[in-house]
Amino acid sequence: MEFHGYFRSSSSYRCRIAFNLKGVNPAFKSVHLKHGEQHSEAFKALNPQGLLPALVTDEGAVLIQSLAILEWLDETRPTPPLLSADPITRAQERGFAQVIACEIHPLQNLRILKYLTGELGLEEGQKDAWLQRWLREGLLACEGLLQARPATEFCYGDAPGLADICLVPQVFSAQRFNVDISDLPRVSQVYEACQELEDFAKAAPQNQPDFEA
Ligand SMILES: N[C@@H](CCC(=O)N[C@@H](CS)C(=O)NCC(=O)O)C(=O)O
Repeated sequence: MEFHGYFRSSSSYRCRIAFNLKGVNPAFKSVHLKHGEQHSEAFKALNPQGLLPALVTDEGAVLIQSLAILEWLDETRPTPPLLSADPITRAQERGFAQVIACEIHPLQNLRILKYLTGELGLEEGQKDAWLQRWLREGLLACEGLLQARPATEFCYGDAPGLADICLVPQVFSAQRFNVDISDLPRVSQVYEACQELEDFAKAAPQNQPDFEA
């Protein structure tokens, strides 16, 4: 199995956490986003969208989109499960994951930020205001979703799952972009609980072979 990712890519980070939880160790191919390697012909042959991550399975199939990769991993390696047994809770966990992967994360993506400061000519401060606006609002919604349920160690219970896998890289991005989320206690508690786990720690950007300070 071959995983194409980048240390700072949050959708790659989600997959790395899941690989660790599932005990899967794919070969790693770094695609340097700042150098534009996602636009290379070789990478676009895997993902014509030019976005990370991409996974080439042992059978040679190419999988893209982190949520699809996570679901495939969970279907092919059911232990430990990434979703609860109860269908309602599963739908809630998927909803939480989609708040992050479909609503928050796309607005912080490199190509979007480059467009804001490039074609649209925004100043760095205006770009920061954009990030502040959308990342904070999205994580406020995550806090609301967690507040509405019994407080458990992880988002949806006593073991980490899909929601935690999406939340941790999103909090990492908030920290990176200086978005203040100190007033979000449940988000912060879950983030801290995940940091204690080796599978999450090993997946962190600073622990990747292509890490650059
Ligand atoms: N919805 C996609 C998002 C993919 C995505 O936006 N990847 C980012 C890195 S986290 C990327 O490759 N960005 C390159 C660019 O913006 O040029 C997923 O979950 O996999």
